[in-house]
Amino acid sequence: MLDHEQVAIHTGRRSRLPVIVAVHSTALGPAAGGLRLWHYPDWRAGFTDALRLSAAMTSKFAVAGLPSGGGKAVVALPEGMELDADRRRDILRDVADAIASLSGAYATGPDVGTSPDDMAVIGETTPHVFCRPAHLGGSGDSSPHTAQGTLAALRAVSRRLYGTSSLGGRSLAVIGLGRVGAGLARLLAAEGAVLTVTDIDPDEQKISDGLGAVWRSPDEILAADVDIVVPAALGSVLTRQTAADLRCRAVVGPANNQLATPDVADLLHQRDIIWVPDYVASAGGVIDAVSTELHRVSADEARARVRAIEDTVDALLDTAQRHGQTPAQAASELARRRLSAAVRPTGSP
Ligand code: PPY
Repeated sequence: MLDHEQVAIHTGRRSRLPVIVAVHSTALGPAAGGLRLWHYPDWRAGFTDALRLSAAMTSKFAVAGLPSGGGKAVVALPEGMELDADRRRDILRDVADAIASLSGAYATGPDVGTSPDDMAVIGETTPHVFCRPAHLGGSGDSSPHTAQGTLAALRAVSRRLYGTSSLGGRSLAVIGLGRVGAGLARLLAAEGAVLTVTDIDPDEQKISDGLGAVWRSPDEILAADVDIVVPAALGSVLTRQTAADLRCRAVVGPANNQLATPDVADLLHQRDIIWVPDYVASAGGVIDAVSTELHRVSADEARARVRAIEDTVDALLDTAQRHGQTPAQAASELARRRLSAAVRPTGSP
């Protein structure tokens, strides 16, 4: 059964590429979620990704307690296609047209493969875009806030496991040194954490050297002997196999869609490994963007909302323990409760 309110798929008029906009739910408010510009084997794979990512955005907002719905846009690039500036602009205009045709049901933002400058191009066509550069009135790069939000989630887990929210002296393996992963690794290093890192791009080893981190290959890092593994790259890193190989006590990171299949959350729980759902740990970016651009709160208030991810994770871990559930079950029940409260007509039981 299609779980989504609407999914639009076009062949871009200019780019001739598949442009997919998935609006999962507007029960809590107009949908928001980033634009992913990424390579896929075919448009169907991009379509499937858009469905999963947009549903995760609904949960992300519901658990964060924000009145927004879940959506996502994906442009499925053929494998190996390089984008020059003209083609990139064509794609962004095609996406902007698709967003404009939804009349505010969906607003986009940055995601894997897109940046605030790309949001500026979309903003030439439609106002339904977050994170344009500050000089254009947007809140700019959301990745530092995503990193801060993940740090907040890590503090809650650290308190649960080790009795302290400080990550000093703790060993962590950060998978992926993109904007969020590298920012988070810097925050962790500044706090005195012992880091093991990796990236699919061997050039990123220079970031690792700068942080005094140990570099491991992407294949080896999941089984590293560390306290906490931090997925900060593309999704589906947690499979039945990798879950069996883990040697850490928790997995907490900003990558979206970390589980290859939902049952991996149960496997982790059976192995006594805490997994904080990705849509909880990664919410800092959207929390900041929506708070400052839609709700017009001060930067301080927006940061406080991002830091509150620590309390959210605390509460989820508590609930999960009390009910003998996984944190994933506790989070999805919380999301479900908030969504059904929103759609129930006033006065009905
Ligand atoms: C996500 O959190 O996964 C996003 O989609 C990023 C984002 C950031 C800001 C506004 C909308 C989406």
